[in-house]
Amino acid sequence: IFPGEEKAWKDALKSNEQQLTNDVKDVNAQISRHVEFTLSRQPFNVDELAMYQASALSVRDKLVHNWNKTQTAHTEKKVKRVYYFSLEFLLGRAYDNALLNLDIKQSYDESLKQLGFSLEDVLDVERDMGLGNGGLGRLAACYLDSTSTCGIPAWGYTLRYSNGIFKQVLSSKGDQVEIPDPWLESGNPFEVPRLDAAVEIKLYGQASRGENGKAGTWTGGTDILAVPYDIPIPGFRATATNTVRAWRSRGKVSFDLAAFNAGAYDAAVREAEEAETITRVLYPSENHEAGKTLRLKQQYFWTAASLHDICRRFRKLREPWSAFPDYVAVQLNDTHPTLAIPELLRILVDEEGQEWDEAWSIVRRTFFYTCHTLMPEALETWSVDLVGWLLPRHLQIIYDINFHFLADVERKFPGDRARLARMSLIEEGSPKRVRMSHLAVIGSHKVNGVAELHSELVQSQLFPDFVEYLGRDHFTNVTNGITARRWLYQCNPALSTLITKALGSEHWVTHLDELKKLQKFAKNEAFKKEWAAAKQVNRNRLCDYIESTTELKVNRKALIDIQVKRIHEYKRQSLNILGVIYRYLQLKKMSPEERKRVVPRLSVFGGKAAPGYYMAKLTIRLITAVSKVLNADEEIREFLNVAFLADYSVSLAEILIPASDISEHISTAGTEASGTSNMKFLLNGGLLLGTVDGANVELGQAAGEENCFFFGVLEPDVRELRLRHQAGQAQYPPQLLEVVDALRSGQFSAGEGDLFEPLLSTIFNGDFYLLSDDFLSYLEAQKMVDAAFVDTSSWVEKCINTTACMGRFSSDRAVQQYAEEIWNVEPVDISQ
Ligand code: 73E
Repeated sequence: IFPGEEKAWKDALKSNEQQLTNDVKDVNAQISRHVEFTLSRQPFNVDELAMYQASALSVRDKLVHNWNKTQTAHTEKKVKRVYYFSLEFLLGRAYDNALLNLDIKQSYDESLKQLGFSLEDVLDVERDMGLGNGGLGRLAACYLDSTSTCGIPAWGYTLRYSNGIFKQVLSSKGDQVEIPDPWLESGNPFEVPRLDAAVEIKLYGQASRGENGKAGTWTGGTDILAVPYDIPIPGFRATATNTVRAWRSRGKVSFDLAAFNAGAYDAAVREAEEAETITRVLYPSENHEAGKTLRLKQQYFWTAASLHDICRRFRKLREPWSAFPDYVAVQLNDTHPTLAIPELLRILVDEEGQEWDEAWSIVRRTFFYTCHTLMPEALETWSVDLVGWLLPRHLQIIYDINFHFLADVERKFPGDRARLARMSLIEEGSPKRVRMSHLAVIGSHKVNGVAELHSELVQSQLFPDFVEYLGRDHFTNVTNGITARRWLYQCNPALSTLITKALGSEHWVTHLDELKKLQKFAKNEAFKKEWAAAKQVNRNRLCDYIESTTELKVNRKALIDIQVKRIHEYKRQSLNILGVIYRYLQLKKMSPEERKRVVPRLSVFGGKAAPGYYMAKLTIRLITAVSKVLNADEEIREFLNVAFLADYSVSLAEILIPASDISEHISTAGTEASGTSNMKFLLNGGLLLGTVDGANVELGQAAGEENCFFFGVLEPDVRELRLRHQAGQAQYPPQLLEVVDALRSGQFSAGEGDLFEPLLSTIFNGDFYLLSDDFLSYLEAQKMVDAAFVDTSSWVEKCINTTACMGRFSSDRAVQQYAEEIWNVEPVDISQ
């Protein structure tokens, strides 16, 4: 398979390999080669950015080497691969992660020192790959990390947004302001453009059905180029290196120019420009439907390009299409990629000449769907008119799927018209809408929720008719997981070093259940001291960060209580801040002597609000307003302070998560599907303050309820309580009313009177998220936290025991469970 002389190639490749060694002298040479030849610079004009680029490129060379080996092995062994379709991959930074996974951080540290730079500063030059909103996107990133580490052949498919999640800054009044994030401005050394693998994607045009389930056609319309950019995802101390392939949209103007007469030149250029807008920006809303035409274009552009790629790879195997599901498993990360279902059907029927029934069977064995939410406002539906205009052939196919599907439902449940209406892929109304989740459920082999409680609710609340129709086995649970590489080993060197010392090796990094062995140290006083010292290192790091980025002066002995996540009413940052205000009001009533007996607190908040989400933005304003009042209050601020940290991101999370004593995961029961930061905080030796919701439930079971602080109403009671509010029969506890009075007095509104009235009015009008019902038990739980924190020795013991039990929340466990129970994909050994 070598063009030309095999020996010439082999010798040349061998010599390349020899140049990749990790002695400091060799690393110096590798970096300087990129300075000289790739960047075309000379030593005297190498700044930190240039050093970042050159040294990162030298790391990329090593990744590419493993990457090629991995892809060759997968191709030669004809393995089944999993394709993880996610509109979001929140990868964060790649450089430090690569150094640690390849075990070359020391060499680079020394090399950069010799070349005149500090590795720490150079690592800080890298911009986050912010291609996601929150948990769903970060989950995709953790899963790819784990597939590489576990040797599972996997590809992530996504879009290469030229603007990732916006940068959040705070106005002088404390409001969120959004700034674009053109993260590619100075290039991205961790991506490889594959211009040769570009594909054409059609939009609009005319469609016709074939006769009796035979091939249809789709002609005319506009063709847009999809250009892949590949990002290597290294495994931990493993050769296996999987890929995230991110598509960029480009216009086709350069090809078609000849077809235009001189007068149409500008129109042609404009059309090309328009094509580029498809991947220009990530939609910044989480757990909410965007509903914009451009979003639907993104969804189709991405799924069609990805399937095109997968089919091309499959055709090379020269197998019949019936074997497609033996080589391909596609995981749909929420309903965003659901158009892949009619698209594969279109390819099979219209382009590959398959019969409808056979094609549908192939489709249903290929796809798997993960549901991530129960929030009604996040469930996607697209207007039939919009789908028909943009994707005329797909709308016909969706109607045909629906026709066969409803006929089958009618056979199973004769005469039940209400059921047909509930289950149809089309929601009647004006306009009619396509229900993407229904299409995802029936077009997939399995549907899973992301935590035990959530998966039950997916079956009982979202899809009960489909459970009856398809059977219970169609639905399952895979509880989310996180990678211990980034979320302990990399972000918390102090604790990792201690754990490695105690357990005798780094084996725990890839076998997280081994943390169980920490239990035997939980009563060892010397170990506890070291544990507390590691926590203090991390608390100091966070306090330094706070003092250098805000105007706050913080008490380094205070209990650090953190809530960082997207700002959303259901996540109830408002419950947290109202609790802070209550604590403040009580402190104000105390004598200086009494105050000294109170556990000092630092409440840290972080998170972005969707730009159009008024209530979430007002919540940020309230938190920043309280922060200002407390920080200005000289007699209180050492006992209670609030920090809102702007621009929460993966990199900021890496500083925050190791530093918490308590983290808050306090959604209304039944609203948070899983949560994953809860797992990260507990893994890093912080304790959980939470409701009985999402993965908190399983975290509590694992860590032991005696090591967690649970409060609040339970999911089965939520409905009834909401009805009571609607009927005007709700009770408001005096503690809550005290806080409300303080807010209404204008104490926190800096002269803007009833600024926060809209927030308060949601509590007094229906209180959909049950703040008033949970307020007292929240305060009680906070009291228990204080009481427990005073006994330092038993507190540290709780922390050690909690970390020890986090093994099952590893994303390695999660992807292995997917591989065995869902994808039927086997790990592959990539020999050195
Ligand atoms: O509970 C989290 C979950 O841990 C859930 O809210 C989040 O997914 C995480 C990973 O499973 C999520 N994000 C979205 N839906 N659920 C979402 C919806 C629309 C756009 C963007 C994100």
